[in-house]
Amino acid sequence: MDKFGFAQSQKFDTYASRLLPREEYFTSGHRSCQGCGEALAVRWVCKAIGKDAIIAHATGCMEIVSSGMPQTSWMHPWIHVAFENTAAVAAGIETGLKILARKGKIPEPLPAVVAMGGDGGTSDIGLQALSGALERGHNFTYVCWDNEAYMNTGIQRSSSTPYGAMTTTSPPGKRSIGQATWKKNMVAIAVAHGIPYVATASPSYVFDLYFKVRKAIETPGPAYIHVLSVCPTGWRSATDLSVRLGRLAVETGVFPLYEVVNGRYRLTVQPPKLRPVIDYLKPQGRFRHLRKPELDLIQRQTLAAYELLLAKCQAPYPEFPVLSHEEETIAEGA
Ligand SMILES: Cc1ncc(C[n+]2csc(CCOP(=O)(O)OP(=O)(O)O)c2C)c(N)n1
Ligand code: SF4
Ligand SMILES: [Mg+2]
Repeated sequence: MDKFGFAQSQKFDTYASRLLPREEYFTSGHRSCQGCGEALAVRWVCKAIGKDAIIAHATGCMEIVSSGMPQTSWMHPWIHVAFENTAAVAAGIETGLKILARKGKIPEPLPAVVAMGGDGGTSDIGLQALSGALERGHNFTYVCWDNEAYMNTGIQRSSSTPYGAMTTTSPPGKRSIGQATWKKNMVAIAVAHGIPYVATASPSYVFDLYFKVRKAIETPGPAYIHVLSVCPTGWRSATDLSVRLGRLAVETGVFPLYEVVNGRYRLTVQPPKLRPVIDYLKPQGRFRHLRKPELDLIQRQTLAAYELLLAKCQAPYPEFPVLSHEEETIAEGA
């Protein structure tokens, strides 16, 4: 056992790279920090997206480190857009492609349209455009890289920063425990739009992530994937712990892996028994200042949220049919 209670054999029980497509669509040479979980997530997600895709990417670490003129790590057609309009740009691309195909100017099948952004760009600044694009039913996939703060500009808190975490704008001190609010539930917000596919994912569970991205791309209509992306720089964690921290987030119930298909919840990775949350918090310097009362509170809150999720997974949700406007009018008149 090591100091975090891991047996040697548990450390990396899946070696995936040889089992996934060899093609690289997010290539080496970018400037992310050592041990960046977000860059790893981008690499796996792009492999899953496959060759035929157009990507709109918000400002943020993954854009900054990968696209300094005249170089790029992106092998897909890729457009850098502002925080506010990432999903709107993706919606425009999708609509444009459909019209070109209708006019016979481009062949079908059409390339997949994918929008990507950090947690700041998604849960705060780009939320309005994202909500609009999900509600209008565009055929696209939105991927959120959630490293739980505005990392690129120096670790400022976002609405996705977890309770108690230290950031430069939520510093702990005599009158502050760090981040004073609970993490915004972006997955629940996406689900509330009634879209056909929503999922959480982690680059520490490569196959789970891979197949979720494939499903999202192949599902007609909007899909949303929320990827927990370990950031050693902002989380004050060791650079060689990123994959393991991603696993600990799942094993402690802090970041459960699940999908919501047409409103029906399903856990995709179920740890046999949850580990104590402290196993996940301890290796991260951003939680170092927390004392027993806050740690107990986080533990209780994590278990409560996990129980709620399990209840949703067990609920006998019917596959609710989506009616066309014509059918709705008939139903109203009946
Ligand atoms: C409208 C606007 N506000 C602020 C900035 C400065 N800015 C660039 S990257 C960044 C942080 C992005 O955070 P997040 O979306 O979480 O992505 P991360 O860098 O953490 O991957 C900020 C605030 C900007 N480019 N545009
Ligand atoms: S600050 Fe964090 S997310 Fe950004 S490149 Fe560095 S490790 Fe990756
Ligand atoms: Mg971020």
